[in-house]
Amino acid sequence: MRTQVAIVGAGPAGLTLALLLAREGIESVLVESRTRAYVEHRVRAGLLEHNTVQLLHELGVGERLAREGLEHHGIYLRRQGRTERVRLTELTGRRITIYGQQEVVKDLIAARLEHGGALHFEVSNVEVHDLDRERPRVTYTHKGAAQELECDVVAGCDGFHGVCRPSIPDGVLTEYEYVYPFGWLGILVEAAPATDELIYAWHERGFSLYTMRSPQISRLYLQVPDDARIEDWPDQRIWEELQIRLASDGWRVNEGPIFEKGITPMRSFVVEPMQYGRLFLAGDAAHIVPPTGAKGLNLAVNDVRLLGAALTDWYRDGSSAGLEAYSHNALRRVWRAQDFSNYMTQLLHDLGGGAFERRLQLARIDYIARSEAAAGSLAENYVGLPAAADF
Ligand code: RFL
Ligand code: PHB
Repeated sequence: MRTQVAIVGAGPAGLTLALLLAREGIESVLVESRTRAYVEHRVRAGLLEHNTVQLLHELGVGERLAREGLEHHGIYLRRQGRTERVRLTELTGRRITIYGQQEVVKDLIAARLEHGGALHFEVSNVEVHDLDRERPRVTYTHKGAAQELECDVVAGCDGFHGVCRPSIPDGVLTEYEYVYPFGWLGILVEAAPATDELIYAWHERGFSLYTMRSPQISRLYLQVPDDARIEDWPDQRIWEELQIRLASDGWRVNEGPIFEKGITPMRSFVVEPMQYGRLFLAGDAAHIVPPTGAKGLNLAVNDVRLLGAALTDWYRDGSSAGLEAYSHNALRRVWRAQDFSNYMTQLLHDLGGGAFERRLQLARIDYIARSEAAAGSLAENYVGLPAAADF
């Protein structure tokens, strides 16, 4: 088999890239190790930046998003029972949208299949070869048969645990990593959110976040130690902790049946460059951010926006300038997002530094509450810098 672009991984990065390329008449084959049902139900991110929403609309996959997505114009920062609102839209002219990542993935898969594009689920033994040659290959097993896919370019969109990044020879990549000594316990709950906008809560006992998926479904997160085990967190304990950390006078978190529960470790990770020969990495395959800044999915979409445009130039006019600049350009936004995600994490979590550190965190939150410049900087990063702003 032969195609122009072989895409490994049907997460947000791979699926969006396939649609971007199809729009320009560029053929691709997508291979995904999981089942369709698995990727359509994997609970992860929920917050889409302005740029991401705009791109999904441009790709013709924004119809359900426009109907079911929840537009927000601010966020709350809470500490010691007091709440500040960061006026995102007033400060930046831009907004954010809450819409589950699995819903984005469902819409992207439907669009891909509707246009008749190749998308193979449940492939195994995926390997990439000849990345430093003009005809790289992807081999895999599908429905019991060995397959070989020859292509011009491989897009490594297979997430943090994928095969593409480890296939790059030793010595090519530089890795930057920081592992936080805590994780997030996340739940999905059948209960109306008791808040109109997201609440990021600082507390001596650790961070918590109140977010949502719909007018009937809440999503909540708790900072937990990195060795926390889900068995040690029965529902009752989760509710007690959330009520304490999110407390505010005359107000309570709405409780209800918990139908999803999981712990995610927190890390910051980047590889440079995001390319080796004819292999281009995009999304979590090249970088991970802690979720406090809500940037992971948005960065994945930004990477493929750049990669799609570079491949379009290459196929159309033979110009390789965009492909050569891809890693450099993508990394500029990656590092901006790394810094912002780290800033939000350090602002709000118990970092283990004791009373002095807590006073500094409270002073920083006060500064955001009182200074338009401080709030403006947070807001600009949170909603995402405009795609045209060279980030
Ligand atoms: P994905 O989504 O991991 O997709 C990679 C795909 O590749 C497949 N795969 C393979 N396929 C073929 N062969 C192989 N050898 C393969 N190995 C793997 C996988 O099955 C999968 O389908 O990466 P992608 O596309 O780069 O997308 C990245 C995002 O998923 C991720 O950054 C976000 O979920 C991060 N994130 C958040 N991002 C946001 O922008 N806003 C948020 O509010 C937000 N909240 C979160 C988050 C991540 C979380 N967790 C659980 C990690 C909240 C949480 C709790
Ligand atoms: C979510 O809705 O899942 C979400 C929102 C904001 C974050 C992280 C996760 O910072």
